[in-house]
Amino acid sequence: MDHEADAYRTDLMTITRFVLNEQSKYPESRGDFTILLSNIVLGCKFVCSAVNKAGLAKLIGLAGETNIQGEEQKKLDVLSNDVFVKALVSSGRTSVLVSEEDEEATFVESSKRGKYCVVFDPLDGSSNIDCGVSIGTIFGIYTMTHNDDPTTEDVLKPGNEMVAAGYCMYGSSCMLVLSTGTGVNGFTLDPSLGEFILTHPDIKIPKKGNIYSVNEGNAQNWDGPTTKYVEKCKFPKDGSPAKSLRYVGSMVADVHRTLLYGGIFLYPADKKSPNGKLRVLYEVFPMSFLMEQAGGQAFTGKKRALDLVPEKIHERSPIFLGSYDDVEEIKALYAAEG
Ligand code: FDP
Repeated sequence: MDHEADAYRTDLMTITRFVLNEQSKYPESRGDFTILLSNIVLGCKFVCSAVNKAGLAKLIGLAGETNIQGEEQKKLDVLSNDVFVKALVSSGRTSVLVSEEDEEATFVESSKRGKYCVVFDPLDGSSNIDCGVSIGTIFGIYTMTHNDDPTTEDVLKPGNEMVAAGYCMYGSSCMLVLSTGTGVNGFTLDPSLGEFILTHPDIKIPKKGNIYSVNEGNAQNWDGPTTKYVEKCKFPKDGSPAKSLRYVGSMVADVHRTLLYGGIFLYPADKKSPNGKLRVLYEVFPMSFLMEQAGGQAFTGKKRALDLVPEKIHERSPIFLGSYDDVEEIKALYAAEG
């Protein structure tokens, strides 16, 4: 019997145990982050379960329609948002919440306030919900730096001030990828245990990849460097093989694949959307944070993505992120343009 392998299989590193281990490295820590994270994990488990049932619920007329009591059923993205907001507020560890679903930030009432601010997209990739393709939740976490009443200024900060970021992908398995600023770790939900188990320790993105990921339907409106870069992916002149194209159209799925297999994900600016499409606070920043922590890069076309300072909570930015060398190439094309 292979006792070592057996021991490995029976020593389950749950996400809570993992974060508690991390916390024990900081004697001053009072467990606030662990409590916050366990509420994020709860939200992810809820959304995972709802997403798994979505097709069935639609079949029996439960989603987005009127139920038997004549009540309007909530759409999956609205439902997911409600669950996250309530879990985060009740954690007692947050002061400001910014959600993709809510136009205004939520300021937590003083009796329930805590030291964290959470920016999140509860259900990203909404166009993929109805056809059962992978979608996800993205989140980033800041700390409050004062004890006064919270304002949006507490989250209008560069991404490099985030203390943690992650996403949960609802795909063929449910996977939560997290960074607290010391590398990236991936946890897979074991549905029979209801626990996220560490399955992908210390994820590092390959230095260079052979996949590019972009919505090529926008090509006629791209700027010069993006056009040149994609042309180079398809028709390399240096003897290297052409890259493969993969595009799910859910940021979480496209970034997850990029993180594990390497390559580049692009959502550039174009003539119709000069600031690109993706939102700085809860799409660009968390994914850029994870990429850098995994050894990759994230660039806006002008600067390091994490150095952006957003002025509005729903601001957008172009983004190029992925393997170090691939992002270097796009940076060089923008630099050459001057
Ligand atoms: P969606 O519109 O389906 O919600 O920002 C949202 C997002 O999806 C990302 O998840 C995804 O990467 C991108 O938009 C896809 O945009 P395009 O349809 O323009 O390619």
